[in-house]
Amino acid sequence: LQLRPALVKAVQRDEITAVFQPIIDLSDGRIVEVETLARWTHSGEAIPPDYFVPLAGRAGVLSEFTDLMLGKACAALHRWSVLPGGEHTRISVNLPPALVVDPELPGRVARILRQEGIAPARLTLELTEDALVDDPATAKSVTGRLEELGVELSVDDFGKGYSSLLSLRQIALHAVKIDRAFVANLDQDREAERFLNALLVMGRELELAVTAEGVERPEQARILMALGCHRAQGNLFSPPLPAAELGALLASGG
Ligand code: G
Ligand code: G
Ligand code: MN
Ligand code: NA
Repeated sequence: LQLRPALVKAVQRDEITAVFQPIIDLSDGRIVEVETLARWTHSGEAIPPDYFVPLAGRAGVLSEFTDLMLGKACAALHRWSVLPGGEHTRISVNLPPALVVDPELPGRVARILRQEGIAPARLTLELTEDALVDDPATAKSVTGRLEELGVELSVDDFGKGYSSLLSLRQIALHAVKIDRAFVANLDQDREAERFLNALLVMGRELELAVTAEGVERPEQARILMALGCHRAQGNLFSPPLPAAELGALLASGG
């Protein structure tokens, strides 16, 4: 398998692309934030990020890849900002676990924000719970410096990982994104509703913004609203889109 050198080349040549999926405020239908997702097509085949992001880590190009994604995210946000409805939109970028313990990350994030002219408060970095478990001291220091920079931090796939509540306590967290496994059966199964509600109660108590992921059907959105979860992401609202199409969606009022 020659995917590894191909990926290294793709990163060096800036051939990884970004698509963008909106996060909606269910109470008014507006786009409050947009998540950046990486796409790589190799020999005509779409390679899933679940596969190529870890591969970028093994190939030694994880920082370069992540810097590219941050740059694309900020550049897109800059362009959307001049559109009606785009000026308050925020952007989120996924952070690979290994970079949560990279002491050089905060400096690079600061430089990219400056270069693209984006206020730090408009960027959310999504990290997973397991990123905090292996080396909590370094993770605490890196996330602390990101927090000082003014960037927001969100825990992705919430409820799915090791769920180390203790390590979550160590970092200045602004938001959680409830894993789509908790949303999937929401309209079929009362037990699913109770689990989701328990996560929402935790989010509320900890004063975190809570986003439900993977919303595909109107009935799921209705139940989320009834449970008091107003932020949602999923194909019901929009699949991940190229920057220009997401811009058009923003301009049309979300
Ligand atoms: O659309 P989806 O198949 O994009 O994403 C699958 C997984 O890959 C998700 O868990 C997502 O967080 C991760 N992912 C997608 N894009 C990126 C990225 O730019 N960086 C990192 N670290 N992970 C990503
Ligand atoms: O980083 P994270 O794991 O949150 O990445 C979001 C993932 O969820 C991406 O793979 C994205 O393509 C996927 N996704 C977005 N909307 C939906 C949806 O409505 N249903 C499902 N099954 N997946 C979705
Ligand atoms: Mn994510
Ligand atoms: Na997720």
